[in-house]
Amino acid sequence: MLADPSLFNTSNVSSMVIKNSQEPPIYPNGPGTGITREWWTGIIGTTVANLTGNAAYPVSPTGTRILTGFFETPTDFDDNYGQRLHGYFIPPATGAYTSRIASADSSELWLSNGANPVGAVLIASTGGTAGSREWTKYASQKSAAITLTAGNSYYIRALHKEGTGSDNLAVGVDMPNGSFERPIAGNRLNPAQVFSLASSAANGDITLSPPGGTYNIGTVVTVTANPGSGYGFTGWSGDLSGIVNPTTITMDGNKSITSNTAAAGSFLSRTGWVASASSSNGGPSNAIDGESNTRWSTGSNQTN
Ligand SMILES: [Ca+2]
Ligand SMILES: [Ca+2]
Repeated sequence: MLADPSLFNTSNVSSMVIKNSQEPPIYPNGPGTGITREWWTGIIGTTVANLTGNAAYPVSPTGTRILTGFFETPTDFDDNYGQRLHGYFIPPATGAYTSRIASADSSELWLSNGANPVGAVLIASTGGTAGSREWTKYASQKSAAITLTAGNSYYIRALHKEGTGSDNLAVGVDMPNGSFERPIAGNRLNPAQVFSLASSAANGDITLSPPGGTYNIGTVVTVTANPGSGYGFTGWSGDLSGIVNPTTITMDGNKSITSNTAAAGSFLSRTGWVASASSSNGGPSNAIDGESNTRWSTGSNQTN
């Protein structure tokens, strides 16, 4: 029996797509809106440490903006500057990702195992000068393969320092399906979160260092309670506790802290004191710090 001749009638085919079996599947665009870029001008040197050791880093950048197009900064932007690009990478598929960084002058790429920057580790770096999007000049530019979960947010941070001459910075990724996105598109990234630190003092005020009250995620803020004249500090409440002053707070969410005070003479802090006691009549003495029935007075009477 002859085959149906219509099977061979190409006029029935309006278009034909030739699929290359080696061609990887294409991931859809991501939901992200870009990555945060901050830069600091007027800093000499060619190493990332020249940036991170500067007093203006990280809280007083010269400028900040969101890069929506790619994980890449303008080529030959300036001389003697450093920058931080950070936010979140959103993998389109679960699998192994290899990241790459290219820059002039030097740079570092950090990636966390989740959204918290505290877990970020150095995964790639450019020790010298590479050209724009020159991904393979140094072995250190390429990270190990790291398994990521689709749809999760992973904190990612690129640090870059330019001395003089040419400058550039870009971050790319090799996807689980073998395709490259170099640089990473803005739709696979989200900007770094910014949180507020509200502080109130029952008496006096609180000093924040760095100042400002608004911080990028992961910023460690030193807080100092300054009771007014005639008052003493008695402890923190809100998102801090304890009596250590000054102390630090890590900005991993919006925070609110209060310093509590009391009029001088109405309390006696045991911080830094060594308790001692003796018995004049051969009875038990009792001044062991922390013992529940050891009590202190600011007056002339000491009980128990
Ligand atoms: Ca330059
Ligand atoms: Ca340079």
